[in-house]
Amino acid sequence: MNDQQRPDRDYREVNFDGLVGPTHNYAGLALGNVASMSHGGLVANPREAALQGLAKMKALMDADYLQGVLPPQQRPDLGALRALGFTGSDERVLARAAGDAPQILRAVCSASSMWTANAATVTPSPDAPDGRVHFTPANLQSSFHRFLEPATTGRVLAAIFRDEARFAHHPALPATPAFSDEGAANHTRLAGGHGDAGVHLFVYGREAFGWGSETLPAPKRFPARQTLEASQAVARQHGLAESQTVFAQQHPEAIDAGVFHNDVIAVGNGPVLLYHEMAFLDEAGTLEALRERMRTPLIPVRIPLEAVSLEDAVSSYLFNSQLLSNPDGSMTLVVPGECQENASVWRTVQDHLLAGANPIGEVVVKDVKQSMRNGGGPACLRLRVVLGAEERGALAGRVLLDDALHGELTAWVERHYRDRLAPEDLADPALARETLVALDELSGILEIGSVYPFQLG
Ligand code: SUG
Repeated sequence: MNDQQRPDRDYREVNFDGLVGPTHNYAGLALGNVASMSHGGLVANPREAALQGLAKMKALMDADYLQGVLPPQQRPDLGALRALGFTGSDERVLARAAGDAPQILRAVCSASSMWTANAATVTPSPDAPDGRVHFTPANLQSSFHRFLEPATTGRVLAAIFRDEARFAHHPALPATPAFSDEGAANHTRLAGGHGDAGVHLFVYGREAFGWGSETLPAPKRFPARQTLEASQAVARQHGLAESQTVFAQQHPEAIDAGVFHNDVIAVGNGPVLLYHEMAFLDEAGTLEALRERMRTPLIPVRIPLEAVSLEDAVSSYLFNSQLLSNPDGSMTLVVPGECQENASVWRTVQDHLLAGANPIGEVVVKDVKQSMRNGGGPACLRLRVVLGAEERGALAGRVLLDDALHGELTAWVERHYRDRLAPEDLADPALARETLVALDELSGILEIGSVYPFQLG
């Protein structure tokens, strides 16, 4: 479709943040995610976590960015426990899981759907051959607790992006290691403006069918979650041509240092790619491939290793920031509070980012510590969906944040969430009951219909 056929030029990015669920806890479930591995067993505060997320959403809404919200999932996932052979009443299923397999119980209680950067990969309509917005829920097969997400994620996305004339939904890829897919966390769209033709940078950690070749570099310590084959399949589903895509291998040393997704070491927006020197195995080749395909000059903002070590990149989550476009052409970087607490990172923000020759004119600090302790920064908490005005008008449900919705969600959290959740509390049948009551009420607030297993019968 060309620009004349498409009258709608008012494309804007809507950030759909995941609302933190009532069972938010620290279970140490994610191998290769240093924060999750080191905080397992801590007492979590689900109420504070959800309110921190809502405060970030509100601050961005107040600054005139478009903000959406995606609901949490049904946890504990008693259906998953039953599938694993735990039988009897809900109480008995929980008690047996707590006794026999506490780590499985923790997994089925994880509120990990809050990290909506892993919910799906999205291709905006200006790039798709059929002029629709395309969605593929990520299969998240690399960990059991996250593999539980895509079924509900698919229903939620289909409920909100319901209009088939404008939105296309693809099935999650086969949930097997060859097609291991972690969604938008490994996908960056680069374009002049949001409504211009974009180039899609897919970053993968390993090649599934490349074994046998001695030369393929691979991480040694931690798993590579995304495969090249998965990224290629998503691009194929969305109808992206070779001229619109770049597939780049993530640096294995970065994965071994705790960079389990590309969005822990790079972030792009418009023509800007902010990245760490160690983000890509072939840095020069990746930039060259982007430049060849982009219709507007790429603006690389490179942070060298001597300015920020991999360890500091991982502990501060500098790159897990939201890079947002402003009407005057400048950009705002939303960083987690941990960046301010790290002297070399904070100096880099001042010297390389704010003082550098790039469009980043402002840095905003947000406290999302509850999520950060599980390895989820500001960028993990949101799914970016570029939409034209008509597409925004076609959204179903009440998912675009305004003051009224923010107020209702805040009151809902305050009514239903605990302020203390230790691993041993997860077996409490009252927690499961509280969660169902809360989620039923939430689907009413968001007007998204029945999306949860307990509502589907
Ligand atoms: O998949 N942590 C998530 C964090 C995801 C961050 N997302 C992005 N980088 N886009 C993960 O590793 C930890 C859960 C626990 O240990 O309780 C967890 O699943």
